[in-house]
Amino acid sequence: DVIIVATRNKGKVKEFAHALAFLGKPVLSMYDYPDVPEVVEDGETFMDNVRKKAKTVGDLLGLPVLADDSGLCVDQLDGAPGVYSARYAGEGATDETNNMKLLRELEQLHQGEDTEQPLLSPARFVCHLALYDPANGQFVEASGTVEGWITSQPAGGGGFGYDPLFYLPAYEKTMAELSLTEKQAISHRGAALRELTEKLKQR
Ligand code: ITT
Repeated sequence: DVIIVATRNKGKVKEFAHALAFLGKPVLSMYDYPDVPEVVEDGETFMDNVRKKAKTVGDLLGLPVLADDSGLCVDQLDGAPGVYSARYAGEGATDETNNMKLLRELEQLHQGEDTEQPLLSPARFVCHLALYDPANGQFVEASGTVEGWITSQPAGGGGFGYDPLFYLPAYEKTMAELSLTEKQAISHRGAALRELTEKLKQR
């Protein structure tokens, strides 16, 4: 018995392996199923994309599959990069080029303001999860968010993606300065996983 997560994002793989370790089952990802093609994420919402990822991979493998669609929504950029978070800097984008683009866009907005304030805009991480079972065609879904600020002073070597730029005033740290356990306790993904676990328990 295994848990299959339909992701090729190494940061997500690490977080799911950590968060689901208590189940005592191997947590597999698309690195364990290299023949499964990349699912085209052309939905307009996290919910559309997460269902598509879970259903496509679940139907292909004939096994229950968990998918995660997530991203960063920045208030002063009208919610961007949102569902485009993974490819914000374009084709071949990396965490580094995405972070550079985000800082460039926000610093342009703040141009001319003579302030030492490193906090550029309120923002939130959003995570949608879908567990799809091809045996009955049913989905169990959950979501979570976490509020913070985009900082012009990146910090921390943990996490992935936009974590070094995501400042949490209550902790006086960025998300990348938290341990895996600390991040899971407050993150969008941690919240979504707790909701999903509750729903599964009630069944
Ligand atoms: P899969 O579709 O294979 O799961 P992906 O990276 O393409 O991988 P998404 O389409 O859901 O996944 O994009 C999520 C992006 O949002 C991710 O690449 C990061 O840039 C950002 N992101 C999501 N969760 C994050 C987190 O916990 N910390 C930092 N950045 C995050």
